[in-house]
Amino acid sequence: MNRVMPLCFFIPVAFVLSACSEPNEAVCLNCGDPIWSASSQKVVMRQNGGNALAPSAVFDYDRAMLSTEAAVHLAKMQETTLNLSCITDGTTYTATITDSAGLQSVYQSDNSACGSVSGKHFVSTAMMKNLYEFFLYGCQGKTTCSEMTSCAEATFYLNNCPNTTIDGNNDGVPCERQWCGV
Ligand SMILES: [Ca+2]
Repeated sequence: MNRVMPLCFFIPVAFVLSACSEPNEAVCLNCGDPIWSASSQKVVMRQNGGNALAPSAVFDYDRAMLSTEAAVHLAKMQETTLNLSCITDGTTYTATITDSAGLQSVYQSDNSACGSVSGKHFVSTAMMKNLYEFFLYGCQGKTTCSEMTSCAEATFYLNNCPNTTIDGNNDGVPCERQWCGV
């Protein structure tokens, strides 16, 4: 294992309480095989269960249709075999990748490791969620809060897209007045 990172760093907020009960636990998130290679041609992504994001959707992209940002993110994704969990009431993600020979590989977010996990492939839930958001929101050049449609979209833009002007007070929370106020 080349990289050992604190587990909590990668866990979505919704799972922090359960996942961070052992703060010294480490996880190897980027030590497995990459899920996207030169021969990969197509990715189909599904969100299942939960309602943390927009209504469930399916995104289907050929290699040539991927945005630059999504392609870069996809190329960084690798399998993980550690700290698999089963959060059946949370949002889970599935990415099916087809290679140039037509063979399909199915990858699931690591919070969906319920029942037998032998023969299955898992990727960190945070990376799967982020890829899903690249498909859902993209980086379409939006820079202001009036262009956003939700707190989730504004948060995605703040964390992933360039030239945004949506966090004037620089506290890491975008669009407090329009979308992310408490
Ligand atoms: Ca702010």
